[in-house]
Amino acid sequence: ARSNSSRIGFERIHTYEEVEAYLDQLARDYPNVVSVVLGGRSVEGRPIRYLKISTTNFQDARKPVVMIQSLLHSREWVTLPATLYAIRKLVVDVSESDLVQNIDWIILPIANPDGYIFTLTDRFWRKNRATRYMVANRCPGVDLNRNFDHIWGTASSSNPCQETFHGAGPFSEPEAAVIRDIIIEHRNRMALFLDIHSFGSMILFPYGDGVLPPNALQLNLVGVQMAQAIDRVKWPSNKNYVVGNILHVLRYAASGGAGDYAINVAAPYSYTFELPAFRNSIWMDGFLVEPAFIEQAGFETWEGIKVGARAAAAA
Ligand code: ING
Ligand code: ZN
Repeated sequence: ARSNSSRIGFERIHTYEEVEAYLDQLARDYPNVVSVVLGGRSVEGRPIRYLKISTTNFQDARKPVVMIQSLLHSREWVTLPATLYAIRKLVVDVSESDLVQNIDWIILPIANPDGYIFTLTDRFWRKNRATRYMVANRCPGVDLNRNFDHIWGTASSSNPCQETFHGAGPFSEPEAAVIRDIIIEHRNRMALFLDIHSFGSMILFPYGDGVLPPNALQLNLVGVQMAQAIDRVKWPSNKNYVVGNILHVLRYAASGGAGDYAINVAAPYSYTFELPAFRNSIWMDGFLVEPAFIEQAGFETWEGIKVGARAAAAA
């Protein structure tokens, strides 16, 4: 029987193995548009694979590139269906074909596979699973969103037992190095970089120390446009998105973030999304979402992605 797995459901959040199989299935079903690339391997040796989606096989140097990643922090589960929903709208249920005609897409659904597997044992695990920094056989893991090369080590922890432990140096972790290599490969035409996290209902832009990039005004404007697009379709009981600089909104400094590196090296538009957490029928802090919200998270986030991609591609 012919497999139908290019269509996936959103009743629950997919496992690492299901996502791996799904990427291969997409490449088989849409060979002219989709390819799967092995970016590298995690600390525990798992493949880190991403999709390239292009109608011109990434050969048209005039086309802007949009990169989306999720699960850099493994406990932020709702970010995965948001990314898978975008894949579906770009490839399977295409409603606006301009997005795939005019833009080349790089989509990395599981940026931290070891951490994601480990969340089946320890649901709130955030970091990767590096063991080489352990003290007395305790405290594995590096915060991958503190391991990039922008003011590395200035607003993060040097203590392996902390959630924001930054590792031995910029890109000490293979998971961060994979993302670096993708960004560098497409540095001349990456228009937009989206790092999807949770939670908070926020759209954040660089830098993590509160310094504003030269295009901060445009970053804010496009950020607000994305937020408005999401808010228009959000569940009424969810709160509106807040848009702003990382430090200004979060009120804590953070160094070594993926988005800060991306804006420096490649993408003039670089954002971290903080998706809402939604359970017990109301907005809540946390990393747990109720099943009914999974598809909605994908649907509403896609509204924001479309706006951001079109604005960045036209700029
Ligand atoms: N929040 C982000 C974190 O890594 C952030 C906030 C965004 C930091 C961009 C640095 C750069 O702490 C979550 N929820 O992970
Ligand atoms: Zn996060």
